[in-house]
Amino acid sequence: MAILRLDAMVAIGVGEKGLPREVFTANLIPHKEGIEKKPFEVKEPVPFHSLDISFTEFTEALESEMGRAILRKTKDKRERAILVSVSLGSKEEQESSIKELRSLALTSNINILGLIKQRPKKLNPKYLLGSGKIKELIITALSQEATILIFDSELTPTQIRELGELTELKVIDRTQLILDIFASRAHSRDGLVQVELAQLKYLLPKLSGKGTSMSRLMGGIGGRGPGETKLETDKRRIGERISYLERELKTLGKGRKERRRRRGESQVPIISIVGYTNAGKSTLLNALTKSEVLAEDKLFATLDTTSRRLRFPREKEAIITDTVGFIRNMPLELMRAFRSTLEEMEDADLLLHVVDASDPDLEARIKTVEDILDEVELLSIPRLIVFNKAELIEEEVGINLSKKFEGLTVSAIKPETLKPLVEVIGKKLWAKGGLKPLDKNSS
Ligand SMILES: Nc1nc2c(ncn2[C@@H]2O[C@H](COP(=O)(O)OP(=O)(O)OP(=O)(O)O)[C@@H](O)[C@H]2O)c(=O)[nH]1
Ligand SMILES: [Mg+2]
Repeated sequence: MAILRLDAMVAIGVGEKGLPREVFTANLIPHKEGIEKKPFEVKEPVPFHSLDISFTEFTEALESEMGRAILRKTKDKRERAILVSVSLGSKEEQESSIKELRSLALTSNINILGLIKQRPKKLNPKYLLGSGKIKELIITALSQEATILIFDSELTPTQIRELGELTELKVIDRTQLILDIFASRAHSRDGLVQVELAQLKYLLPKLSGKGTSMSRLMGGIGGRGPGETKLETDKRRIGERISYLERELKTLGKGRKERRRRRGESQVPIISIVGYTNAGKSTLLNALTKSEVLAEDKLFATLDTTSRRLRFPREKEAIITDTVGFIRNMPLELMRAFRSTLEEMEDADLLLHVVDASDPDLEARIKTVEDILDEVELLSIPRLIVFNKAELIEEEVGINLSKKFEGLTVSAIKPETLKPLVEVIGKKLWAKGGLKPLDKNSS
């Protein structure tokens, strides 16, 4: 019914002589927030002659309930999303990926209405989901008045179009969600250019030229895509915009190079903080240098690099840089766009790899970060793993982790726990006792 956009249906049975027999009715039930129940009801069949429903009253009551739901919708301007997870991987992988998708959606200020998940033996190439699940998805989305479907996997242009046409909803994938968060968080000229470039490069191959699906594709979340006015621009204009942004990025890169050269000449060692998003990198930088870089319980709070001086005993100092966090399945376009930011890490004498020690998924996340470092050819720089948020775990667990990964445990929110870390950093940067700066080519 929902697929046919019907609110109610009545079937009248016909007896032998063409006389009416039972009457069957079924109708959708308006969704009430927080109450989990079937989105429809099927009434007991009633013999035609004892049918006693006032259809006018019945429809009016239903209408007014649905009407209230519409009213609620206008009060809350956020996108109303159904998350969709289709996975061929293990159950654990799927669950942890869903958890992360939730955080991404919450970071993007999306109202999450529900989740549809499936673990098929084989993916349905057209809709990803099997036909039964697709129906469940449509009914849930309609009854809860969803405005957007967010898939926890990358969708092909055809899948986005087909799903959009079938459901009449905006359809985005995980990559677009991440790009969207970056778009809403970028502040510096550098960041803005890098993110717009990544968005356009991601969308360009997905443009099929179809009017409606194209605007659905380009709209982004709450219209935060690459801009409403650009909806009408064709591929050629997008191509032009991409070349413009690339030139712009090059110009911006020159200034950065100059800064780096001056920094290199000053012989002050450089430490780069890297790690999974939300691990506590900015909090650690703040605690170490007594500064106030924005740190919050959101994914990708930091997009722009920030450098601070870190003082050591005996007049020594280093520059410590906070950077953008990493995430599993980091969109390739984003990685490319942020290459210039990552390039800054190339100059580092030491990478502090911050890990959230309380994260049940920490080993997989360490690997994700190391894989990305490998991809951008930074694995040759000396690294030190720092297990943060140590006050949230048992001491023994922390000790074992430190042993296994030759790392250290700290609590960035408890500055008194940082002393051993500063000592180890000092030892790694300066040969024991001496003041000689680390030879950059020896590592
Ligand atoms: N319990 C606890 N929470 C911490 C600690 N360090 C950081 N946090 C919290 O973890 C959350 C993320 O911290 P951030 O410093 O913003 O993390 P980040 O790694 O910079 O994250 P992004 O910039 O978003 O990639 C914040 O809510 C911090 O308050 C810690 O030692 N213990
Ligand atoms: Mg940060």
